[in-house]
Amino acid sequence: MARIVNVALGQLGPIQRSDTREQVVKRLCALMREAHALGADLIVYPELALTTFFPRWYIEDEAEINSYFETSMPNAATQPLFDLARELGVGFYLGYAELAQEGGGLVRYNTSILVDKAGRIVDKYHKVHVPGHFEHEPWRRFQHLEKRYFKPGHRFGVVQAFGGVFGMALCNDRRWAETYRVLGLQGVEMVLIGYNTPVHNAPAPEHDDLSLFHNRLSMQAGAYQNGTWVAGVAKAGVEEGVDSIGGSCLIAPSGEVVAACTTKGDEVALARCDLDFCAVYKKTTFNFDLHRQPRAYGMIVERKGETLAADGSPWQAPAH
Ligand code: CDV
Repeated sequence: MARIVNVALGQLGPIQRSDTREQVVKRLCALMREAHALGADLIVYPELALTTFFPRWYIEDEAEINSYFETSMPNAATQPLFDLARELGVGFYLGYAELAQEGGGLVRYNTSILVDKAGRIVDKYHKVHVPGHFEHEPWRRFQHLEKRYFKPGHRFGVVQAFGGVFGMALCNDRRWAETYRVLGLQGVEMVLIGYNTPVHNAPAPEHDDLSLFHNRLSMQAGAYQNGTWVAGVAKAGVEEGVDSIGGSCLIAPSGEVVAACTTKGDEVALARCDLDFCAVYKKTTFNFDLHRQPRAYGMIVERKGETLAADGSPWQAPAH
């Protein structure tokens, strides 16, 4: 029997600073109801989907920073979403800022969870590629202080859910080949990715016009090269004066986009995803067992950055 999962993209428009979690959860519930009416098994929401994208501000007051974080999940504000998931039998992926108790202290993570159709959390992920900067940089039009506010996670894992092998990532992770390959090596069949991507990239403004192209380029390559479905979902539009891309889309293991949002507001798009379609790629062009050559890839884990010889020439492998 085919393994079909109807996956809905639950794109959000902007969340302003004054919007409460209760207001946002109402919007998430409305998207879930719409997805359910379209036959969804699962709805994918964006990164940091409960509040405005607060890393755009340099905040010194610890209590104010913590006000953007969740100390438990579900909690009073998000419980209605979990209840609705159980009532409708629709699972969800949700990104949020997490204040976790760890080793007797508190740690801040950029987190996502996967919730099954019974409303149970079946997996949790901490964003690995945390972008941006640590200190206030007044030359920027707006800050991107994720490195200041979030500790990076340290693993990409998969979970058996919805009849297949599911993995999670968050925003900047989608630009890195390593994200998909590490999930691919664990047999991933569906990668869920929420994101907040400002159109303006302060360190490289010449990329601004390419932001939607890079969004698709990364996720389509990741899907094809690992024979997996990829669902990427934006928090889009103008939030506190900062414009973020939309471009939420669902990509097949062929690399083709099979569903996409067309607005920059709250919107649902859905596709019927056959998880068995992954095997068409995993057993042929990207049959890892047959074709990968890990002995040639050691540098990927041995090195963090590019290394040139002292004279600037490319590094030469020592003769064996
Ligand atoms: N939230 C993000 O991770 N945003 C980054 C920005 C900083 C470029 C992204 O990769 O989309």
